[in-house]
Amino acid sequence: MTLGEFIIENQNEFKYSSGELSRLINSIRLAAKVVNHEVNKAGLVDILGEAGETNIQGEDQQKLDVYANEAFIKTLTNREIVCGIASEEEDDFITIKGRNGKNDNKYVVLIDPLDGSSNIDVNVSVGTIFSVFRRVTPEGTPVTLEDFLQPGHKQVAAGYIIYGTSTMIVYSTGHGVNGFTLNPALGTYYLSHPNMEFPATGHIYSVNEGNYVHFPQGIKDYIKFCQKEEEDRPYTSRYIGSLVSDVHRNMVKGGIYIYPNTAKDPSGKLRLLYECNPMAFLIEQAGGKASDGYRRILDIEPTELHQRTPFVGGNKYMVEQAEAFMAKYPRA
Ligand code: AHM
Ligand code: MG
Repeated sequence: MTLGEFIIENQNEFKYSSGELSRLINSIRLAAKVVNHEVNKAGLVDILGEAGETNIQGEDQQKLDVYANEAFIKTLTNREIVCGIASEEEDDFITIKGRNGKNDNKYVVLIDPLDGSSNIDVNVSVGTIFSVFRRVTPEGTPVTLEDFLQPGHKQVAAGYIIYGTSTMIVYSTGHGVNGFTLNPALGTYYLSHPNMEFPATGHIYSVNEGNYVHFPQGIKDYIKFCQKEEEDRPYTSRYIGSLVSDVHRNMVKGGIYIYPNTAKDPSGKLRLLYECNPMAFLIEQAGGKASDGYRRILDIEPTELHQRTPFVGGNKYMVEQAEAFMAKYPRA
């Protein structure tokens, strides 16, 4: 089954079905193809020209994260299906007036257009992460910050795109998680991973251990637990440094991803609205758990667009074990 067929077949699942959410997912699918095409050419930068240069065809070369940001914003804006967009790449949210300037669309999108982009130069997987909410302000009025600062449990959809060995779209509208793989020859996504769920057990832990000395004591203790020769441990350490790829692998194989707070970054590195909320929504939909070490990510009431949070996500029992280690120490 193709993604297009899947979207049509599942349209009735939505409470407020007017086809708007389906059209939105369709637009993301389209923009993802455009970005995929560009990301695939990243290794040709010496031939096609560096960011900031004009290439041989007279095109201005852009950094890929800027390119991806514009591609998603343009696609969603031109098709007039959302009333607002907030992007990790933009300081403020963008208001979209919609058809006839009436502000009559109901969804806002929050997006990290190209996450892990430092990996691009070395041909390692990167991703796009998106999150969709229904607006809380009345239709027909311009969106406000309030529409974007909603707790993650209010998401109506979330997903990611991996530009990896294959390009995949994985998303959920709150009825489980499904993954689609792009056949580049045809430009079509096929349902390759129906009903994705964390396996019953996990043996992978993913964390940037280079920062170990700065981690909270509970996380240090948990890492030692992962490395201990006991029962089914030591676990395997796998860390790509690309959130989408690390979480995707752990969802398929079983494991835990951790980005803790440190003394230097008391809120951690990852962004609540563009990275953690959508990943937490998918993790929960796949039967896993996501927390900041103490509380559910999806219950955090956001106070600002670019807010950061510590993040622990993966197999439910693994996250609960990590939380038990954290609970022994007062919250920093
Ligand atoms: P970015 O939004 O600047 O790309 O940073 C987010 C990325 C995540 O994909 C990844 O999990 C993390 O940063 C890696 O950080 P670090 O290099 O500190 O381990
Ligand atoms: Mg990011």
